[in-house]
Amino acid sequence: MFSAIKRFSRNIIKSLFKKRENIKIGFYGPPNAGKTSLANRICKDWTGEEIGMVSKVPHETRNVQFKEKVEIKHKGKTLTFKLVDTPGIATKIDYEEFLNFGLKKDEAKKRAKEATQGIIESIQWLDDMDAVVVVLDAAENPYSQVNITIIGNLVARKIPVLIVGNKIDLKKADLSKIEAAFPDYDLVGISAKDGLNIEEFYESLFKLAKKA
Ligand SMILES: Nc1nc2c(ncn2[C@@H]2O[C@H](COP(=O)(O)OP(=O)(O)OP(=O)(O)O)[C@@H](O)[C@H]2O)c(=O)[nH]1
Ligand SMILES: [Mg+2]
Repeated sequence: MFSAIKRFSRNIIKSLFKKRENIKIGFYGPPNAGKTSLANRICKDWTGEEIGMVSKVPHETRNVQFKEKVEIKHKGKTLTFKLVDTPGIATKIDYEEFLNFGLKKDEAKKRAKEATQGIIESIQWLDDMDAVVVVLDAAENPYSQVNITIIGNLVARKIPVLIVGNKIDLKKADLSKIEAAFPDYDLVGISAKDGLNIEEFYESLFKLAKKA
């Protein structure tokens, strides 16, 4: 109830101040999908700096991290964003998973604890977002509880969504699976690592910002 009132008053404030200065864009998704890689690429393109660390070990991002006043130009238009990179959301965190990546038992347990806290933080920030880019690994099965929960949450909160199918450089990548799983949303396939299709991503990002 409280969050509904908050959202309602926020929407009124939004419409009173139409000129958007700092559009808050959250990068959400399961661990390892490439949220930080994408946020880093955007930040690098427009500010020269990165936002955070990337790793093949899941749950690398365990605190929300952001970059303010990222000015992006596209087709003669300029928009200013606050980019918010969030910890990967998972339904289950098992410290033993991290042992396979060579972490010691106490490090793995610490990482699991921080990752759990990170998920809570991600969810807490959700209400603050003007729009969300859901980053999915296009080489993985998109029908997961986590993806359905994240997207369902955004829809319930009336937050505009863009789905990014990342890692299209991989042979296994299949965007049609994401399209079949989430047919009602805008989808763009990219490689955050190689920069494939990044112009199309900016096109979609500006469309998303319009809905925010
Ligand atoms: N092949 C390929 N690998 C990628 C791509 N983008 C990211 N990766 C790799 O995927 C792994 C995870 O990337 P991150 O950017 O840390 O993913 P994340 O979603 O921020 O992960 P968490 O912070 O753990 O939630 C790293 O090994 C990246 O190098 C891509 O476009 N193609
Ligand atoms: Mg990350």
